[in-house]
Amino acid sequence: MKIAIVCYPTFGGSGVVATELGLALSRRGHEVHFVTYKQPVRLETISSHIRFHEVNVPEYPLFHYQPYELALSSKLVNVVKNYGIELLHVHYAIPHAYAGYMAKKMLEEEGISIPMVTTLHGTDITLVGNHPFYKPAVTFSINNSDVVTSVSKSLKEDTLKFFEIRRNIEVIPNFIDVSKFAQKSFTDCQRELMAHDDEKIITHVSNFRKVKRIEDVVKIFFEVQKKVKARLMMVGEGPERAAAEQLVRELNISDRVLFLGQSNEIDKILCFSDLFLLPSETESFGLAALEAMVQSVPVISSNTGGLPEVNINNFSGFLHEVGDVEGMSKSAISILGDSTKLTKFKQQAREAAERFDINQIVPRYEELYEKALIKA
Ligand code: GMT
Repeated sequence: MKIAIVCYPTFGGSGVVATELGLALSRRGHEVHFVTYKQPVRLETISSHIRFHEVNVPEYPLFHYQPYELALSSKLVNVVKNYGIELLHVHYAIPHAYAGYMAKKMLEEEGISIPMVTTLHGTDITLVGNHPFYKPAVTFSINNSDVVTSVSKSLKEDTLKFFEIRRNIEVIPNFIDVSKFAQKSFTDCQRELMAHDDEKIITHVSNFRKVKRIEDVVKIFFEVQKKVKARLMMVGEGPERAAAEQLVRELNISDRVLFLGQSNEIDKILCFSDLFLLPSETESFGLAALEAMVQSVPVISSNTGGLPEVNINNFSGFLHEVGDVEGMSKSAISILGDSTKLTKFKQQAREAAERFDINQIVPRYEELYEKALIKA
């Protein structure tokens, strides 16, 4: 099949999932064309089965806002025509589903019919999409997609609650390539560079936006390090970083907290981590938690959105209400302070992650594609 994938090329989860899906599809013999404004961060290889088409939006002084959707839909029309693309898969409704729909309509004028699959990822529904500024366009784009998927049951429920949806939404959870993470054996898992032998390593990875509640991460760590010798690795970049750094200074724990910035080497950091913290306000799935779990890192997270579908309470980690710093700290101490329990939770985290193996999830997308092509 020849598939065009539209996504955000940045470090965000939706872009990561879209890229990993495209790579997996190409390994399964499909020809995948990424259409984005920049090469996706995890797209390291371009081959005959993987192509990248950059969407350019030339600056024109008349425009206060440059018309990205127009450039994207025009690019899609050209890519579909030039490469014989059979199906569009857009990740994140805003503005990709909208631009994809316009491309479909333009192609119809030329006698080309192409199905569009839209995958909803989270903030396109929960935080941004249901704002009155965008809601009519998002509702329209979802209702006019040929197939709609959501990354968790919780996101499906939210979509049906916030929007007037007239079509079926298929839940296809995010996934991870379990085989890539054989038990911690690779040589570059250099724990000794980060912490002493008697220190536990706690990690948080995100885009440091408000929704991630990274001040809670710091507060939880502050409580934990009173009882267990530990270090905190803060991986990522975003608007809340400065406030978190200030809190670390005020709490006088700067020598135990490392702000590592954005990294392409999350795997290496998770490899030597003992615990992962994700106390988000909301999370449609929590891909970061799954990436930790597959590397046998238990997760302390909030009990919100799709997180309970990923992190199993008292098995792969613990779930607490949003903002319950005390509860999260106690659970963290209970795991880190007992080596037998820690070993057990590490094994269980890995076991829970195996439910989302790429080999079980990607064929579900292929099935949907086949059905959409038959209908088109
Ligand atoms: O919030 C982020 O981390 C980025 C955001 C995105 O759109 O890239 O992530 C969303 O999609 C991910 C992949 O499906 C999910 O794992 C995240 O839970 C979701 N974020 C939120 O719902 C806040």
